[in-house]
Amino acid sequence: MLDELERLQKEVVISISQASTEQDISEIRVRFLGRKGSLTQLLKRLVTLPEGDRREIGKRANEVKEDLEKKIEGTLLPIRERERREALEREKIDVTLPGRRILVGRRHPLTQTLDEIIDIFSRLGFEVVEGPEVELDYYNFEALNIPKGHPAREMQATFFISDEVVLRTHTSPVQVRTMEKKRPPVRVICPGAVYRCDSDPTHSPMFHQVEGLLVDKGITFADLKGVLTVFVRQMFGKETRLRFRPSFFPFTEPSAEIDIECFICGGKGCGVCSNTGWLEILGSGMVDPAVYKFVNYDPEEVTGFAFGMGIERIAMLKFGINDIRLFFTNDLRFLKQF
Ligand code: 2NM
Repeated sequence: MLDELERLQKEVVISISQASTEQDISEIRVRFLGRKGSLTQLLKRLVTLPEGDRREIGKRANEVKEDLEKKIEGTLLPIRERERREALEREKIDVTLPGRRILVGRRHPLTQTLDEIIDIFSRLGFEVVEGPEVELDYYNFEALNIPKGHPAREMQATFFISDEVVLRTHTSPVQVRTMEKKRPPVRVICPGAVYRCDSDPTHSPMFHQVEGLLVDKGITFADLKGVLTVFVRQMFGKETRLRFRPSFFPFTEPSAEIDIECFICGGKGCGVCSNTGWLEILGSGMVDPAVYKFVNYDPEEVTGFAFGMGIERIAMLKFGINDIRLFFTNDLRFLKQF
């Protein structure tokens, strides 16, 4: 048994000299000193020895055990120290490195334009209302005084979902739905996506409109001119010259389109204004009594005006953008400029 003890001690010395991690040391501890470890097993066998041998071998065994524990502790310390140094080295942070630039996002130019339009009309007492983009033929056409076979239907290049369901070609149906639900006074603007089968540098099959509607007792064309003049001057500058030019829409009578003086050439005529000196920015008119019949308003009792504009067109003029498709391709080189 003494021989066995000596062998054990040598074995321990060799194992410890080969250990390089805390894990190795922990395995050595289990192998020799654990419940089933070789030294533990040997100590258990002491009781089977005669009294005299037991004392001598017991003493020796305890020395080996204490020596073993000391060696393990002695090896563990430098290993722990080395592992700590390595971890510090691995995880070190150079606080003098320049910081990473944080990319700050911004609102899309169309959103900026729409928000500005909404701000102006909010201050004038208009409320924002939204409605479905997939719309019944009835709300998109019939109730706006555009019956089947009316030439305005062909002009609108409609996307049909079925015989009676379309992608809305304007946001006017939201205003019809609003009038169905609410009695006058009504003062709403309706922003949103609209769809027309049309695509070139100034037309996109999906684009955005804001339409407005004001209905009350005693509303006249003078109110239309006043409200839209305030809007144009807040949107394009307080000195902006504008004109109301007679026009036609099936749902308004009389109707007028609003032009602003071309700010590229100052009204002299250029490529942007097709040599007219004017830029068309709004359609408008007094709501046709025929529309009121569909929503059970009494045209003898109330009158009102409505208007509509393309948000892309306004943004293109405001920012000097020459291709509508730039709004929808999400090219950061474009978007970063606004
Ligand atoms: C425009 C121009 C003129 C318009 C009319 C209506 C409604 F529902 F009240 F009849 N909503 N929008 C209207 C009138 C829209 O856009 C160029």
